[in-house]
Amino acid sequence: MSSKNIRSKLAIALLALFAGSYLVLSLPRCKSDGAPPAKSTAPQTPQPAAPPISVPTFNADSAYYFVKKQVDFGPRVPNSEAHRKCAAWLASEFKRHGLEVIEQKFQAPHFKGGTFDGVNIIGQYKPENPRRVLFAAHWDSRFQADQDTKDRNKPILGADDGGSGVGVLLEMARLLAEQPVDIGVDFVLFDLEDQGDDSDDGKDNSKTWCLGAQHWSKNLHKPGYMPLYGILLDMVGGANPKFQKEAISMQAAPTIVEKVWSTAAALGYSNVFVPEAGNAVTDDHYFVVMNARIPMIDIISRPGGTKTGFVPHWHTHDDNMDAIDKNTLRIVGEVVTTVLYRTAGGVL
Ligand code: 1BN
Ligand code: ZN
Repeated sequence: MSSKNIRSKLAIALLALFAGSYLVLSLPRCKSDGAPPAKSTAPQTPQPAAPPISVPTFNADSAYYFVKKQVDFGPRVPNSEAHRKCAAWLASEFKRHGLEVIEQKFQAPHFKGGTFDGVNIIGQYKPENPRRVLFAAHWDSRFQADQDTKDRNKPILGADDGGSGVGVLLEMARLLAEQPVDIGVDFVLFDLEDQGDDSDDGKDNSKTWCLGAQHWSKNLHKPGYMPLYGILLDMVGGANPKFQKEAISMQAAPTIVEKVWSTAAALGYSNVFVPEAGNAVTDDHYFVVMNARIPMIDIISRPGGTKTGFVPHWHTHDDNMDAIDKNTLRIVGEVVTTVLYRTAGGVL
């Protein structure tokens, strides 16, 4: 069995033991998760139809531009100039859209030795609103191209692996400024997700990954922070995407998975958000679920046909702007924006 499979199996087993029942039980806080309302014997007066929820149009050109801006800094590898400059730009983008920003700085060890300076960037929309949802992605890029055949020791641009999720979230932040909603939103851009140990040595190396999510989930930016749900985006910009119902998400937050996949189906995207079970990925959401007990899911493309199980450009130098398909950004952006606005409107 490969170490990735061991990691996945371990993640699922631990989750089932530790968090599963707690989270499933905690979900009825969401509107449609509770028991059906008790039947009334009073005569029914016809109610006026609720106005349809107006969802702003997700602009894929804008999201693409936000991905390119990140890639143009060069590889966003910790302790580099590109990493520092990109962090400053991301914070300034959130501020430009009127969000309140927290730059959560931390230090974490690299598995090869040495220490990284990390920063999780948190953009808060309506920070005073207690009813909140969480959207996240990682903004660092991998320090080496382990899956490439050449220049394997050089860092990658991470247009899709990192950049695409952030691009979608920045466009959502822009839309919130344009069309306000009555809900609080936290955009959390995790650092140091992609600096982990990929060796197939039979050991559980999962804690060498997702260092920013590990830090944030143990040091929440607000004490007692508990959104209705969390949605993580990872590798949401490649061509021919396939989003399956990832196993940790299904274990921790099946109702949220259902909301997202049924929204995608209603929008006509069942061919992309396929209604089938997918393998576990020990991604940022795993640590958020385990440490902070927030019901969080992962939207991650796994189109099949590769040895790694991930997209063909995964952890290679081909993960550049040529790997980004605007139509994929548009589909994912439309789905998650619809989920957000329908949650705010109380119909999801
Ligand atoms: C996702 C994108 N991940 C890394 N880049 C998470 C991951 C960690 C996937 C370990 C496989 C193994
Ligand atoms: Zn990666």
